[in-house]
Amino acid sequence: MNDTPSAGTLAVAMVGHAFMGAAHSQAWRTAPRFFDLPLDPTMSVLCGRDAGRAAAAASRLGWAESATDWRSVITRDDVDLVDICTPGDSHAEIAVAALDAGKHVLCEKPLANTVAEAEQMAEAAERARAAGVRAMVGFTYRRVPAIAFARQLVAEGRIGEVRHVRAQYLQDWIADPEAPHSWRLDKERAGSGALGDIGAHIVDLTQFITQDRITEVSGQLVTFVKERPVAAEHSGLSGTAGRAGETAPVTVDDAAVFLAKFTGGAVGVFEATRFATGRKNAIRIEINGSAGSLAFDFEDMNVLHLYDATEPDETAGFKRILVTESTHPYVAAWWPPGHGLGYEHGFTHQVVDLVTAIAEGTDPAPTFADGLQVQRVLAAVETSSDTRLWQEIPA
Ligand code: SOE
Repeated sequence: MNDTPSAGTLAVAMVGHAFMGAAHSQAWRTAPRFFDLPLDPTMSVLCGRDAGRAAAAASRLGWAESATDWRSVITRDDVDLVDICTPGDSHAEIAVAALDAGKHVLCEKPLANTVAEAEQMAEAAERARAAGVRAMVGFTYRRVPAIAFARQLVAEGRIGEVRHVRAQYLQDWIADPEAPHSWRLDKERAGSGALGDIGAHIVDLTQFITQDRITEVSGQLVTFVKERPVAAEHSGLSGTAGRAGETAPVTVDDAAVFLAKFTGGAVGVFEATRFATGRKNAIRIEINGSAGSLAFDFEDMNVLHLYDATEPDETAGFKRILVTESTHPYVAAWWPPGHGLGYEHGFTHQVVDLVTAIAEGTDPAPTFADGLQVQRVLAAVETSSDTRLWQEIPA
């Protein structure tokens, strides 16, 4: 059991050090410098499979030491929290072992590669909770100020009853058929393609903003490019050419589209793709309610558009709100109005909320139970695509 980190510190071990590992590292480094945290996170150990690469990453990203065996790291007495930044195929094993060892866990999204794994993880989190151990899944975009503000406005009734939810997550990093293969294109490692990698975000975000749940879906998955060149090296989302002529099969979806019904009666249209040429990281959400609408695009992430349908017709129109005031969620800790935040700030806010919840003995949201529910939505979309039938999401 590990409910009280010693002397006001929270010793963190991170597993994985690629794109997400770098994003999480900057968050652990930055959060205590900009926010007054109730516990002081220490970046104790970074774990990676290759000793040389792990050591280099630890020194570059600010970790005190590196290791290669996550199993021995998660049982160390001087580790309080395990941050999982590996591909989905190892989430369940690491998270369950860490929780059973009494360590708090932050796990990258999607929670797992299958519903069965996500169920095991949610059960482990529930067991650990009784001992004051906390688990959170990293749907980081919840912590973009404009998104958190959108949720506030919906909760205050500013757009009335929610009727339409329109959500897209558009990228184009593999639109070129010569873009190299990577673990994100391998079902064994990633669970699914655009659906789980980016579709999971818009499932979480729309449910977060509306505080409602998806109950039924009808979907279609498609793989446009079925074979890709093998990469010699990978960094971020791009790779360098491997041996000439060597290819590997793409075993996941390139794009996922689906219709959804929400418990509150709203209808949803979702689209997740890595083939939207020209769209780099466009998370576009529009919500239409009985008294107004909200619209957001991550490519203009400091802005939220609000339409107030109660205003007179002559002056009504979408208002462009710059979400950079100190009264907006998370903003007070940063820059003066108009100076704006970026992609990395969501990860920093995630650390702030997680550390605060641990110190206060409350559940950090989204919990593993929330992650499991998203996983069920993803699985239902897949089944619907296979069967060509609407699928209900088990409660
Ligand atoms: C790749 O599509 C990716 O890195 C996702 O895995 C992340 O969750 C998203 O934040 C950015 O794009």
